[in-house]
Amino acid sequence: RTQLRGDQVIVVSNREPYIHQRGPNGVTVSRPASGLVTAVEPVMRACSGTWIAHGSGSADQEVVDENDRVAVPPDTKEYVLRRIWLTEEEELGYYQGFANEGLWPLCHVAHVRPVFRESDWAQYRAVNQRFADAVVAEARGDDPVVLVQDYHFALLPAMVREKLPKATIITFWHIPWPNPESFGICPWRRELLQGMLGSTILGFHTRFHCKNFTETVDRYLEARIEHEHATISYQGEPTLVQSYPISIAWPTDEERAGWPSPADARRAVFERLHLAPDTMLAVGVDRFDYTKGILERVHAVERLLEKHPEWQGRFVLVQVAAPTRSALEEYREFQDRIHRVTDRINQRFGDAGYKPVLLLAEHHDHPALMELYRAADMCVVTSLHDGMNLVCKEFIAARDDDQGVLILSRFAGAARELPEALVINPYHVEETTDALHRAATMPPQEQRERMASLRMTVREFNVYRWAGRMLTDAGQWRLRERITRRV
Ligand code: GDG
Repeated sequence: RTQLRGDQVIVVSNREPYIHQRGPNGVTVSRPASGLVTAVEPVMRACSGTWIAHGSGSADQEVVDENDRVAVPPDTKEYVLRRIWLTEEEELGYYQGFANEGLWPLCHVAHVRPVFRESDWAQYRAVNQRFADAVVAEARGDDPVVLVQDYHFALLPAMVREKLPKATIITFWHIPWPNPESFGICPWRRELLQGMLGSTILGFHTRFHCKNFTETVDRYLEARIEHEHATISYQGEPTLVQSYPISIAWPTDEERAGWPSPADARRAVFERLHLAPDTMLAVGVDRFDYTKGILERVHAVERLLEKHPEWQGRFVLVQVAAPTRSALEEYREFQDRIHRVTDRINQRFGDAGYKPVLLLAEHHDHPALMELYRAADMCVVTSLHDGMNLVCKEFIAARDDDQGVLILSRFAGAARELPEALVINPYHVEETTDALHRAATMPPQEQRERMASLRMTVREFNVYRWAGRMLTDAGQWRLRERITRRV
């Protein structure tokens, strides 16, 4: 961060870090549950820059000035939030359409066919241009540092580069990047790649995603690839392609002081969910998304109860499934299907007082999630494909008692950093079932060894490290540019 002192930092993301809502008691402000906001906000506070995002709250319009700006956080006002207003048509085409029905399934390769509509693509381009124009309008000099977040803005880096050739543009892609064949079905593959290569630095969670991206460029564009420097030069402009594994903020002592003890958390959860005292408790926390492997997870629970009948009446999976993208039919159908399968399993193995799967399909507040993490015997992450996955890291951070077992999909980016988890292939129900049984019977000493080691990793490689590494690389890049330009 010190390397960027004095430089102007502009962040671009779809989601805003603060949402103003009108309620019965006037305007209230909230922070969305988002890993991205947690990761990027400390940088903004330190650099007092500008954050450009889509205004989505019911009172967002009321609190901004004539330039659509508001100072945030509300109490300390350390940086500026500039809101962009999208029409319904823009939101449908750019966000729901091209981003969530096109790029999301395209990059996750999760057996949901991407939809590519010409009209969505037109809106995606137009909205990227609107955000790019806002970046240019906010820039005070000719070389700001611009942090671009996620798959909503693949075209924006080149659009900004065109107007501000000296800008340092750092783009972070929060979802996986598939292999060239998979990506190649997108009709606008060249335009997307060209857009992204407007970046100075392009970050992915894992080296594997970087490799896939580089191979995709190699396949579809005329570019010079220098593997030893991890750079791609397109039309003479170099882009550094690097992995920056995202993480969470490690809890402070103050935060931890506010947590319930594991025993209290367990008592509260068992009482609230009417669980029998000897229940073996597994938890899952996800947005209710088809990439998260929730169906495979409940099938593994069913198989566990078949294969090890001693768990019948005693094993419970509590699955938090936070509502997401339910305007899309693909999501509604998927969510209905999970409800149906869960009901069937609960009928098969449950009775009046016992249900093996508790599907809680509603948003939970942060303390409620923390209580669940601390109460659980195991946390189950079975994503079919996931850029990183922050839930597993939150579970680890919550377990300062060094107890609890993490079951983790090998297809989550996090699996590469956390081999002490029970790493599974979620497509293999039998393997997942065996991991559930192994977790449920793991001696406390083995749990302690694994958890202590996991905690060292997450504590060390926290989100400040993620942001710091990108900014240090950017700072070094700018320094070099300045020195070489002087020569
Ligand atoms: C994308 C990538 C990558 C979930 N339900 C509730 C709730 N959550 C919170 C979790 C966690 C976050 O949402 C989910 O983060 P993930 O990383 O697991 O997944 P995505 O949302 O798909 O995120 C992913 C991430 O970007 C960061 O780069 O890791 O691979 O797909 O923090 O706790 N939070 C609250 N209530 C809920 O009901 N408050």
